[in-house]
Amino acid sequence: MNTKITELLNIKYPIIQGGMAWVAESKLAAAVSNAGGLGLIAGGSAPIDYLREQIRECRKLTDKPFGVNIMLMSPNADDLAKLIIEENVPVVTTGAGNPTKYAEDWKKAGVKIIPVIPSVALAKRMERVGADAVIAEGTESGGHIGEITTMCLVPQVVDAVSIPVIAAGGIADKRGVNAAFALGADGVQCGTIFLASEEVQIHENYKNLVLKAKDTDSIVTGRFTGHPCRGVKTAFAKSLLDFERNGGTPEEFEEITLGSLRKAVQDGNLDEGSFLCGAIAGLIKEVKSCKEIVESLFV
Ligand code: TUI
Repeated sequence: MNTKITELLNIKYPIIQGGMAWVAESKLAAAVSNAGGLGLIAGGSAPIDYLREQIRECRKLTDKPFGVNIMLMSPNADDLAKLIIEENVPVVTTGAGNPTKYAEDWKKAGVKIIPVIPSVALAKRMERVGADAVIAEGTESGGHIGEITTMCLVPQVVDAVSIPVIAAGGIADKRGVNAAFALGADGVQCGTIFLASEEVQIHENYKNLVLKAKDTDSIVTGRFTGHPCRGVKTAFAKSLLDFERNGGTPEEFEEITLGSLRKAVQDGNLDEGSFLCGAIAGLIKEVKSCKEIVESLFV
């Protein structure tokens, strides 16, 4: 299946794996790349030496292209931006901010730049600074989200820019992929579906929450902090909403949730972990290999 994205990234199928902090490490990234998509290693807030190892490990596991995702609110962002150049990573995706200050160096080094954007305005700005494509991420996505739905955001971004557009948020089967293409996208980014893969390195509790989730089981917490996050509606997530309603401050909220992604992914801690997932989790009912997942979307 050839699109502007398969050509740009030199991959078989036009799918990028989401840059899920703590989840997207070398084994998952390599499995997605070996399946014909673009696997990603997420920088999250991890130490640079660990990320260098992850990039080198991924190269041992696949000879296909892969990328790195930078979470721009993370203190490691400047160092990771340099590491991507040092390690000759072919593709960078960015999230949770504006990557303009890194664009010139990445372009000079030949790194393909694909920012996640939650609005038309940011998509246009990214095109101006030389982005190779944008990921239009709707509010159905897991983790840190914007306000606009995938259905509304994607066609408006497609009309506003000339670079390829990758649709994200709410896509987990062939119908979602077809819908994204009908809206004018040239590719898709999927995250939640890979939480139910054989290769993903997450605690069993996390996988089970995704597999058992029904349509109404994702909620958004932290709107009042300015960094809303979508995840599984656990008792802990509901307590965060109560905290907000009962007058807790954003500072206290940040304190309660500090480290909660790691607690979910590594410890499966149902009392203190944030099990981020997209609103499409309810559609995902079985664990498959990354190859089966990618092929189920396109073949
Ligand atoms: O970044 C994500 N998803 C994430 S990051 C994350 S870790 C985190 N921890 C605590 C609080 C917040 C995040 C978990 N999930 N997705 C990509 C994404 N980017 N979604 C929304 C945006 C975005 C928002 C504003 C991108 C750019 C932007 O620009 C603002 C500006 O500076 O113009």
